[in-house]
Amino acid sequence: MTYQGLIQRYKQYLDLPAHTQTISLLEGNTPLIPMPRLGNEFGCELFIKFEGLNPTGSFKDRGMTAAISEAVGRGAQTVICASTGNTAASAAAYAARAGLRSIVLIPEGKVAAGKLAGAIAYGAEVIQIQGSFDDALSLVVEITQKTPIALVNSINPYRIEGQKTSSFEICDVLGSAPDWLCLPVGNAGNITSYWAGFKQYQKGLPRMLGVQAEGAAPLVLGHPVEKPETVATAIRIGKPARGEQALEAAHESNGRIIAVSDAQILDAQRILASEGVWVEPASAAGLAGLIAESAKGSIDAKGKRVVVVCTGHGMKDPSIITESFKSPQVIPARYQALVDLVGS
Ligand code: AN7
Repeated sequence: MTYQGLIQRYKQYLDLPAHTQTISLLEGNTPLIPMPRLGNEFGCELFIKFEGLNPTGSFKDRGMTAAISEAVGRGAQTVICASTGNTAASAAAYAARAGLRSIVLIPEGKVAAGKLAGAIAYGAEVIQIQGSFDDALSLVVEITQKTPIALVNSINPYRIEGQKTSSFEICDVLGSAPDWLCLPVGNAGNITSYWAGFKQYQKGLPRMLGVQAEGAAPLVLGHPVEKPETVATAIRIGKPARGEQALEAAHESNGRIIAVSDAQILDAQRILASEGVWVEPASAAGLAGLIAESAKGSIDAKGKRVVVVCTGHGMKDPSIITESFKSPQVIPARYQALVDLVGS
């Protein structure tokens, strides 16, 4: 049978209420790309779970198909979320598909161009908050407590249900869980989902390496960060809603949560692109973490199977490339000028 989306594929494993009406854009079923050359450097069998290939370009579509399907089924007419960008684009797309009104709150000036454009294109009412993602999240929590508007942030348990499916897919492809799973951590919904998924699927358990950006690392510091800052705007979050669960996942799996610098994140982004996988900065944090831990000797990846989750596509955040990488050169439209530049 042709693929009908992840609710259809994994519904027996998903705790969704009977009233759920499936709204799907055929999300999930993303490739697990072998990275033999890069893996060689760590002596491990390395794969990228490329979540940037979901319908709106990020892993958020997994949770959103579930959250919107449940909301529609219970008769919701408007959905709302706070977002660093990807959740907004995803909520907007699935709400559009379902015929719902969507409202998204984003931190002013801190959302990458491809995400903002997506949210607008899909028809969301986009509201910029003069504050952080954390401020926006408090506001949407309050309004959904006082009105019938449905919350589709990952506090919504159905988001977690949908996002568990990525661990199922990894196990289905590899035949078992990998030894390590490395991924970025922002609001901590995704690490919570992966860990719940691996535990439920019973194909073995990976050790979890959650990676935050140094300027937005509340789970490493052990306290909220009032003014989070990082080039990886997707994970510019100072008070993760599921922080406790993220720490539990790291602890239970005998893994850890670490922080890496913006420079390490951009390095990892460049390395991935040099292997043909272009991801947004936050998505490179997982690899940055693996590189940092291997260099310190605190992860021995040798002979292990390692999956690095790349959560969002590079096209989400094009400006970072022209700012921090090599920009194109300009020449006159003459053959000699071309040869002078590229050599013969
Ligand atoms: C590319 O869109 O929080 O730890 O509002 O966009 O589950 O929050 C995005 C988060 C990693 C972190 N990678 O995941 C939002 C938002 C990318 C992201 C994360 C996000 P969580």
